[in-house]
Amino acid sequence: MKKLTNLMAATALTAAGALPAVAETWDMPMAYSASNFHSATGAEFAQCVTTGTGGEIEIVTHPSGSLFKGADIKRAIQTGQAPIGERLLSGHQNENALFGFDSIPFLATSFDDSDKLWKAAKPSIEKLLAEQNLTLLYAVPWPPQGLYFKNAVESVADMKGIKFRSYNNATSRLAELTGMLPVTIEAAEISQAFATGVAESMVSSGSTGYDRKVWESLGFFYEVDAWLPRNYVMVNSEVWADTADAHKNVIKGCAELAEYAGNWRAKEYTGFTLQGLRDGGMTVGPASDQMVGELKEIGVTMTNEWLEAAGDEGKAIVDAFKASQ
Ligand code: PCA
Repeated sequence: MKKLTNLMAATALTAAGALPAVAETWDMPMAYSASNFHSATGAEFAQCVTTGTGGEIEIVTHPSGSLFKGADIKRAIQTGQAPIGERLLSGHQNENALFGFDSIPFLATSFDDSDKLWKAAKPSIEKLLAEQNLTLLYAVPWPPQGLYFKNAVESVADMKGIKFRSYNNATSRLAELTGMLPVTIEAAEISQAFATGVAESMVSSGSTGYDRKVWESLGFFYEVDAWLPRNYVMVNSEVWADTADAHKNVIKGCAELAEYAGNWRAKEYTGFTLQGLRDGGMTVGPASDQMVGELKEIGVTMTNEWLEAAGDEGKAIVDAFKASQ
């Protein structure tokens, strides 16, 4: 409808003999809270595009899953219900194992390695997205993933039967392999889930625990550094094809800036949010040697399962990453 209105406005003005630019609004759904660093980066990106195109393309962000919930964002953009948006890349692992390259336990556990792994995987991911009518603009990692619990946990045996909030296939599988009970819940809804006891643990970054104030319900964060999953910003490929080259250049420039700023923020936010969890009253520290050893064994199982599911292309990503380390 908006497109049609713009088109009619453009036609009317063209008929009148002038060729002024027609302003467009691009609504940008995002799944995480406005205070989250990905959302802050997205808001800056939106402002950069709006300013850079002289207001001809105005991007308006909608954080906290307020326009579309995380799980619905990709479909909304593929089908043109929204032109642009952000989503957790590994959230698509249920469609194709390749999307889960960044959630393999203990494969890439630092920002440097996560960057190398992303470079190895990016061509495959861009191709997969392109097949789905989506153009990748930028991607930013989350801080390293650790384990949250209500009470102290010393070993995998202590996890048995605990209700575990998952956010993708890999996190559900981790729960199964540790004897926990996975329940998939969007980050925007976890405070409630923990407060009501629907979930009592999760794997996530200090950043998400801090944003959702999980110290109100949980007591412990173990810095396991299991992996660094990534959020990405995509645009509908038809919208992209219809975008003027000058505007595409602005958007690409803003995307590069956003990727840089987002990476920087992710690193800064790691220590800041872990301190925030402590200030909230949580115990934050490394996991016991026993727990790390047991989790690494589970990591081997999950790596093998992923390699099997992701086939030759998956193996090529892991090989390329290892060669770049
Ligand atoms: N936060 C997101 C994904 C990874 C992270 O650190 C979440 O918990 O949903």
